[in-house]
Amino acid sequence: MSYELITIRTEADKVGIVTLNRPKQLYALNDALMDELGQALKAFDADPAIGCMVITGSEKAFAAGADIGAMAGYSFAEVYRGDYITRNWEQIRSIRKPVIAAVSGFALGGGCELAMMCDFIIAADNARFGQPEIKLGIIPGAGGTQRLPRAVGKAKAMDMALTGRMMDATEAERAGLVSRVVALDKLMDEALGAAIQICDYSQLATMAAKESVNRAFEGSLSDGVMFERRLFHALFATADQKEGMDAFVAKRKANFKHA
Ligand code: DAK
Repeated sequence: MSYELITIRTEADKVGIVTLNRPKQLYALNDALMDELGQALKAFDADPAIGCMVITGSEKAFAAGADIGAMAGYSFAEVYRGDYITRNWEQIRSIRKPVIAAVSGFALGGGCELAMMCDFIIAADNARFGQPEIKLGIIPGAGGTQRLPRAVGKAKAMDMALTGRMMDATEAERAGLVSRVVALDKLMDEALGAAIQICDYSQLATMAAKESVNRAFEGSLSDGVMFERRLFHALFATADQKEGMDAFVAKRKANFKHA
């Protein structure tokens, strides 16, 4: 499969890396790019050798949002009837293996929303996050008003959505939007280190952990805890659970077979 707006590669034969590739437009996200991103992630998700994915951009920008030029001329009738870019923006939500966003530079609008759709964000110290859609006469359209308050709370989410201001990496980490901040030149090392660590665990367990944490954002606490409990019980049916616990008892490194 060849791509024009993204590049893909693997690291250590087990991490799938997608790099957004529209540098002239600061990685602005359009329909074709989102199609390619969805296809690449689905292919990695279906590949048994791949245990984790990383999405990244460039030093200057992760993605500066949806392509404003492409959106500018649309009418309500067109975006509503055509369900504007809903189809391919939702694909990332169906990815079952962990996906890390490695963010440097601008992650604005749809770029910030894309990062938030990933399972966690590792940021370079030059990262800037924002939902500046209000400046364009619109509001976030890919989950920004829903995922941002869940990540940083109402006060900061309202501040960002209503003023359009950017949050730097330090504030983003303090607020809980990103899990780690590292020097720009260490960003990919840090993201790949985390990804390889995840790949070395049982895929069944990492997929179950992802599914269960995501449940925390849907429905009630008691339903979420019951969901977690059932997945926890189910993992005792895997060879990887036996291997993980046997290895601990024998004081050796576990060799998971993802089965
Ligand atoms: N779209 C198109 N082109 C963009 C762009 C964007 N979002 N952001 C930057 N560019 C282009 C600039 O026009 C410029 O192009 P040339 O003039 O060189 O041809 C080039 O990238 C470099 O940008 P600047 O010259 O502006 O660079 P600066 O360093 O001065 O400023 C900046 C960087 C990121 C602060 C600035 O470019 C900026 O403010 N960009 C716009 C950011 C923004 O407003 N983003 C939100 C867009 S709205 C949905 C899914 C998603 C969305 C909605 C619905 N559904 C699923 C329904 C998302 C909406 C959005 O993201």
